[in-house]
Amino acid sequence: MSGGSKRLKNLQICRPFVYGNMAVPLKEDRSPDIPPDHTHSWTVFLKGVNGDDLSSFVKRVVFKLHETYPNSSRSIEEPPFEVTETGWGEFEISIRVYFVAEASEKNVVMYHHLKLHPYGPEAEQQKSDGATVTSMQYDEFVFNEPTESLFEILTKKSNAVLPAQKSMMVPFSIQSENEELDRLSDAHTKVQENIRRLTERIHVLEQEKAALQSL
Ligand code: SLL
Repeated sequence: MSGGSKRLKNLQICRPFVYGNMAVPLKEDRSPDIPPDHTHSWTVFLKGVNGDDLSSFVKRVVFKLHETYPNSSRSIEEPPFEVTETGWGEFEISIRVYFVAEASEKNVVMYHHLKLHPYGPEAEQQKSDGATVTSMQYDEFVFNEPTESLFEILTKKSNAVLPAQKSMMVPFSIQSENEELDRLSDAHTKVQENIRRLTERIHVLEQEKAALQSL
């Protein structure tokens, strides 16, 4: 581990994920251990997109269930980050994500309304078919000025990255990562400088234009 608690200025890195739940009605042949008033089996989850493994930077996920559940706070320390239960009612689940220590990031929380029942035009049909109900959301972790360590973790070749980011990351396999980080940071500074200069230039031109118009 190369330390790297320094933050990379002017840099933002995102990782997509989905969270939500799936639910199916319990069948006649249900296990006798399931309380008789329970009607559904469900799973609440948080996972990467396209099989992306989040565990390189996610340390644990805490799902807070309704207090009718025993140990309603469920801490999951490794993937799959999910909880499967049975029950009878819908309720709000808080999903709190803790990042690895090297990231020096605050935990983040999402809220998901557990969905058991189909809705919409096909609801009745789906109900009689005993269809699986799914309710999920897309979101992104956004890391502003990540620590060097987090940046390393997120750009390591063995940690899956999205195709769009892959091409950008190719140089990392050739050059040492730190060198590449410096270059990236320099390039970013230059771009910022250019933007500033051009903005100034636009401002000057606008003033000239206004002056000409007032003649
Ligand atoms: C409702 N406000 O009334 C909600 C609460 C709670 C659902 C739903 C627990 C089962 C158990 C269960 O399904 N709770 O006791 O293990 O719809």
